[in-house]
Amino acid sequence: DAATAPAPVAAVSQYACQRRTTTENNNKIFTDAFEVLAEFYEFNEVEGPCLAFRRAASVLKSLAWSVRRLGATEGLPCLGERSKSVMEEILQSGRSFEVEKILSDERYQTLKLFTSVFGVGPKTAEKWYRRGLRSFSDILAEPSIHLNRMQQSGFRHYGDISRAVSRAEARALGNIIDEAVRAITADGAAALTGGFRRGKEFGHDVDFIVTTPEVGREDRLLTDIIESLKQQGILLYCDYQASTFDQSKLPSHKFEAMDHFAKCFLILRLDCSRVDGGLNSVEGDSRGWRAVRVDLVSPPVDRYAFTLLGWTGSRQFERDLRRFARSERRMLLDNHALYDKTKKEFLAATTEEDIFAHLGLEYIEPWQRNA
Ligand code: DCP
Ligand code: MG
Repeated sequence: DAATAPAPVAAVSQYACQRRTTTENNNKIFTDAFEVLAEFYEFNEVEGPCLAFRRAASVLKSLAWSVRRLGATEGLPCLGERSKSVMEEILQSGRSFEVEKILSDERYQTLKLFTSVFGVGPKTAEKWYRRGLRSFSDILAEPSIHLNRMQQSGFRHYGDISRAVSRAEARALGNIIDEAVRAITADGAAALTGGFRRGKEFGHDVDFIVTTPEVGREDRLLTDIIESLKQQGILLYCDYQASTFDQSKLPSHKFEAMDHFAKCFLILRLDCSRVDGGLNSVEGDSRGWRAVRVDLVSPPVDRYAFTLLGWTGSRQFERDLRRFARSERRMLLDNHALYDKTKKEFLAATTEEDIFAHLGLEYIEPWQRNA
């Protein structure tokens, strides 16, 4: 009987770019478990289950309600048998045996510890693990291990950069980058991107896009900013990568491939006096400063919208945007461009809204992209 039938609930899309996901997670007990499982498979280079658990976590994050019984998940995409059995166990006993086993596993714990160092990826962590190393002191005491410059800085500033960056600290860094840009060129600009643009309260680093309206001047802008930070005495580490961008190339199929714009991975010294309410650190406040990870990317201005969309994240949101473009629209999207394979042409965009429109997607605000 139509009059008493419940209102139909809008179907949840299998694509994160068709869901609105704020920072409020109503299903953290499940998504935390899925993320441990995903990372376990990532460490073991087993892609299928890793992606499956990431997708399952992402779907649950988008829900405005908490799952209280398994029956309520009926009709939700991306929740397979394994995800459901983990959820069932958590619903019944508050914990998952499988997740607890991973968390107490020596290999998982060690790889987790080693990859928490700036400059140490899963490959290096694995290599050190296989050599029998289990702690930072093991690594630092091993004469045959050569740490590269990035890893040396990672260990030197470990205490500071493993501590979360607050929104107030991100704002202070925004002022520093903004001042540096404006001192170089009056028409330059710095825009906050990454997790803070999505409204997160804390981040592991602070990401900015810097631009100049003059196409071709962006590489120079970035090196000038680096010089300014050095002059100010706040540049603790800098890995600069010049642009290898080629505008005739089609967008990449591979998600994990870094974009080709000029960029730099920095560690900056942030003085307490620049931050409203002080630093997010205990020792930092008495020392008067802390070290913070900052990433800057500098695309040509006609690629600004693609870079902004690509660097705003979340990673899962980006993965699904690209997958949606490819599978549903026969288009290729990356941080540089959008290409229509049917029309065999690039689609230009000056704003993120343009890109969503080209893809035939409803616009999703940055704070709704916490997939
Ligand atoms: N990104 C990318 N390609 C990479 C790395 C990142 O396109 N190889 C994009 C997607 C990320 C964004 O850049 O969402 C910022 O990367 P971060 O690792 O800084 O992630 P977040 O800012 O989202 O989170 P965090 O709080 O950990 O910094
Ligand atoms: Mg970030």
